[in-house]
Amino acid sequence: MARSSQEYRTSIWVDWCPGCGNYGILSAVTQALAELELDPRSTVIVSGIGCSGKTPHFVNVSGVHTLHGRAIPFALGIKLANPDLTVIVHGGDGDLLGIGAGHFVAMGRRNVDITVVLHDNRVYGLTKGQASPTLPYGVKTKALVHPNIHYAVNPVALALASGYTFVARGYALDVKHLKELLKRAIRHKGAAFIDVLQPCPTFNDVHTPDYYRKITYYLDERGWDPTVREPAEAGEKLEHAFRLALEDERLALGVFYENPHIPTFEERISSMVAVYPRISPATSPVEREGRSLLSAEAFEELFRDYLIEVKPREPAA
Ligand SMILES: Cc1ncc(C[n+]2csc(CCOP(=O)(O)OP(=O)(O)O)c2C)c(N)n1
Ligand code: SF4
Repeated sequence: MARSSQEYRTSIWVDWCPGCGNYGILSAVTQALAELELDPRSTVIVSGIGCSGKTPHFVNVSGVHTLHGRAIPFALGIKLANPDLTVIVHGGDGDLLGIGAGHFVAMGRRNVDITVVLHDNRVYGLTKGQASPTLPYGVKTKALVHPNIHYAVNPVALALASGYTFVARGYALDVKHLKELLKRAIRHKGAAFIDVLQPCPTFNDVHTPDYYRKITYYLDERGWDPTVREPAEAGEKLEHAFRLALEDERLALGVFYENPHIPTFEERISSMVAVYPRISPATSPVEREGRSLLSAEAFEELFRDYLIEVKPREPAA
């Protein structure tokens, strides 16, 4: 029998501040998991450090709360070790686009079948409101002494440029819309990214619900079709998605780009190592009674095509 969204919640006390946008993201995630009827044991949420990093504690699926900025490489290892798992990353803008920016780019170009959810509150919430990489130039939020002197990273444009094959933007307080984006992102085969605009009432007194109500609009209502129906139209769709991402007078909500034609990392590995989908690293026994099961013969059998004979160096004359 299908589980309710409540069954995807743990009983751990949620200690986010009152009015935090993270509550909306949590509701959208549990609702999406319930509607997709995902098995909690084979669904994994991976997070870094930050207020957003607490998400795996509150969702009743498998989870890892790892180091600041390192959620993506952890998730990548989990997915590659066991490609049957559904893997979702949750991180803040400092976590994913500051210290973790290199991993964020690498995930896109690898097109691993993982969903990355950015809790984009434009500040470092957990460490008391410093400017994050998504805070626009010249903005002074209440914990800053001076207006921000850095220019902002545009998460949607960066994801498009990095090669993510599903790129969307949601809003934490429109739970229904965000839930639909999450379902689409999780179902997408390849690297999926959702930039979630998230009010932080404690430290960001500029980008408030009122601000987002005024500045956002829905791409669906503009009739934008983000899906690449055949590979030949990818360039044109990507170019238009970029133009939408770079708008700053208004912020679009919805799917910017969806390309199902690029092979995933897992598919490319499978085409090189034929046994990979059948015997992935996490599902194959590696030792019995303390002895390795991978004999030299078995190793050679698996990797024969890739072994290079190393000849001993000729003694110097
Ligand atoms: C290597 C390392 N550097 C710095 C920190 C301190 N630190 C903890 S959370 C955080 C930033 C949190 O901001 P963000 O990632 O935007 O998440 P939020 O709390 O806003 O959800 C920082 C710098 C740390 N824990 N580890
Ligand atoms: S500091 Fe901001 S992001 Fe963190 S829990 Fe409080 S409101 Fe939410």
